[in-house]
Amino acid sequence: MPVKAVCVLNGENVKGTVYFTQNGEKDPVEVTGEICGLKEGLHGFHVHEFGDNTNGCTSAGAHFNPFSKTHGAPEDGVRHVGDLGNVVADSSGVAKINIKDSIISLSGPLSVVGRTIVVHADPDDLGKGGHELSLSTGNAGARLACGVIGLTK
Ligand SMILES: [Cu+2]
Ligand SMILES: [Zn+2]
Repeated sequence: MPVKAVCVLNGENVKGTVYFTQNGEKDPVEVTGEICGLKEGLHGFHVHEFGDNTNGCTSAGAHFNPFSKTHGAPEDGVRHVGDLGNVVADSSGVAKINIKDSIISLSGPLSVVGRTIVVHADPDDLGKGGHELSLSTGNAGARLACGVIGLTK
C-alpha cells in the first residue's frame, strides 16, 4: 500500500499544495504540486524539523537533520535529510514541483510526516555559495510560506 501525505503552504502572498507518495518503505518519495505567488526564479524548498507553526514559519526550526550533517544539494551524499533543493517559479510566479527523493521517507525514522515544508524568498545555494549561511541553510533567505505535512488517503 502506498503512503500518501499532503502539505498546504500558506504565506502572506505565497500559497501552494504539495503532495507526497511513497509506494514502499524503501522506495523514493515522489513530491509533486504547485506553489503560486512567487518571484520568478529559484526558491529554496526544504523540510524543516518541527511541525510547529505557532509563531509562523519560524517555529518550524532548522532543516530536518537527524544525522547532524552540513547543508547540501538533494543529490549530494552530505546533506540534511530535509534538503529538497529549489523549486523554480515561472514568469507568472508559479512553481510546478516534480521531485523524486530517495532520502526522505513517509514512515520510519526519516519520516517527514508531522514536519514542515518551507519555501524561501531566495535561491538555495546548495551549500556552495561561500556565504556564512551556505552550509546551514543554503542562504535561502526569508520564509515565504510553510505548512505541516500530514497523512492523507
Ligand atoms: Cu528552508
Ligand atoms: Zn539544509
